[in-house]
Amino acid sequence: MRAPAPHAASRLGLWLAVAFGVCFVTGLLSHAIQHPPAWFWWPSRPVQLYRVNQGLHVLSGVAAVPLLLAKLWTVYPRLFLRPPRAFGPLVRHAAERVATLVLVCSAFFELVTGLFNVAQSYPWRFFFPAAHYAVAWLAVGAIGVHVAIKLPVARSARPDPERRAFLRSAGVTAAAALVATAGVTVPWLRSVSPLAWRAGPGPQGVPVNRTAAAAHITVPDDWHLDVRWAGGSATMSLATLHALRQRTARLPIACVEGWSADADWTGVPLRDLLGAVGAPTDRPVRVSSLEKAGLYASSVLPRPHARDPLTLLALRLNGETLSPDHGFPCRIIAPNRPGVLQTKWVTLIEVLP
Ligand SMILES: Nc1nc2c(c(=O)[nH]1)N[C@H]1C(S)=C(S)[C@@H](COP(=O)(O)O)O[C@H]1N2
Ligand SMILES: [Mo]
Repeated sequence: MRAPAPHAASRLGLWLAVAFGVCFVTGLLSHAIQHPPAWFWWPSRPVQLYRVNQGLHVLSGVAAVPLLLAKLWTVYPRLFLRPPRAFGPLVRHAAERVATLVLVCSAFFELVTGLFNVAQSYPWRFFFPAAHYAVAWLAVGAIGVHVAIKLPVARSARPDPERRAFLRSAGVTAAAALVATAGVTVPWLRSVSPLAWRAGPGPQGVPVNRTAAAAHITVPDDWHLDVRWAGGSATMSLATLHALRQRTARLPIACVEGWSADADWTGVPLRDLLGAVGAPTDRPVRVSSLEKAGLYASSVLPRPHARDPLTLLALRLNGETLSPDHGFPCRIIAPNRPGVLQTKWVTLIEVLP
């Protein structure tokens, strides 16, 4: 059996640490934006910031897959080393093994569940975001322990010319995986990204997350928008909304699954709409959908987004009346925000106290 190669392993370890580090930080941020703790503040500008965050999250995860496989390949002979006899070294050896086991299992869990999620496949019973978030902490903790144990070995490792070709092919594979998928979010890479999920345009040139049929949406003939605030309420028909001053903004849908696409959205700026009925314009706002159950039934716009003049109750997309799949009769589109919060088929707007 080939001798362990500490240099190749530590070099791969460094690349993996960078990939996992980026993935972890961007993941935490995305989680905080979707489930904001009281102390958390997220601005509505720059418009594309969340898109960049989520692209980094998903692509660093993709790059980590070949790196993790290569790393396991270089270190697996060590698994067959004989455990030491003396008590002290044996305990140390066992602790290292347990830390490695937790690390490998949690890292694989994160990468595999992440990949299934971007494919919108959930062949398991747990709730993906909660499990993916919890195990991220486990993985990062195990990486910390692993680095603390291995740093002295990595420091003393000498470059090994025989392993250079192996390292290079691991690097090239990771880069190829990146290019093959980056088209989900980088428009100029779309034509060279055969593995980009969701690259193809949907109705009106924009991919669809869930269609109106999949969400069982039928828009009633007497559809109207309810607006409520402390001390008042108003009802608006679609004709009233069209009669208000319209604004067009170029904004991305940036799905948490990493795909994103820019589009021209036209509609009523939310703060103008609130101003028109005499509701407060400097408060957080909850937006509710005709879709009553589940994750997408409503979303809250924090103050910066509720006040931003680019936040629209959109009626049109790329110059056409919103298609049913994109949220007809109207949907929220706000800058610097995860796609999952851009509620479609809006029926109720509540100004929160
Ligand atoms: N009511 C409702 N709103 C929704 C969704 C949904 O399924 N139902 N999907 C969300 C998700 S996850 C994304 S990424 C965007 C996608 O918008 P699009 O389908 O118009 O591209 O809509 C969001 N708004
Ligand atoms: Mo999404």
